[in-house]
Amino acid sequence: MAVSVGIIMGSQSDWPTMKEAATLLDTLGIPYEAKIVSAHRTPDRLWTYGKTAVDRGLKVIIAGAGGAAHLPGMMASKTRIPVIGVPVQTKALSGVDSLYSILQMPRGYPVATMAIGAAGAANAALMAAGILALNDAALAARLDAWRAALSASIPDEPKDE
Ligand code: RP5
Repeated sequence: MAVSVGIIMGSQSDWPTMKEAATLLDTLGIPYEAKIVSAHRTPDRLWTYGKTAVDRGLKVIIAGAGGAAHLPGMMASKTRIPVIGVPVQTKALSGVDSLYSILQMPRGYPVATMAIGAAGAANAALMAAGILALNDAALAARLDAWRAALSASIPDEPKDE
């Protein structure tokens, strides 16, 4: 099956966070690739990735970065493919730096920005699944089932742990 989602991240150190997205895409049966593409350390790689993304058939890009997190925004500047940004949690500023770097895009080049950290990475995969499900009835059924199972797993009442 052709790869429809590109997961990109600024560093190997982002992978434990971004793996949350990959795991959910696996669960939902969505083919993806995962690459390290740094806005600052590998700008040529970023450029080539963005330039070839449409022709390679990618439908959604999930981009995670931390600190001066310019990767999602730069990718949104280079391709019209929807970019979902994941602010990776940082030690110095707890990921608020990442969040603001990704969120405050100038008019014209949007990035759909998720929550900081693992929950944001997981939600990025679910957001990508929702987009792809618009044109894929089988995936829509799998996503609906996943959502129903999550809902069913929530107990009515709390109990002492
Ligand atoms: C960013 O700098 C990466 O996205 C990562 O979150 C952060 C730190 O990178 P490393 O110094 O751990 O490689 O570009």
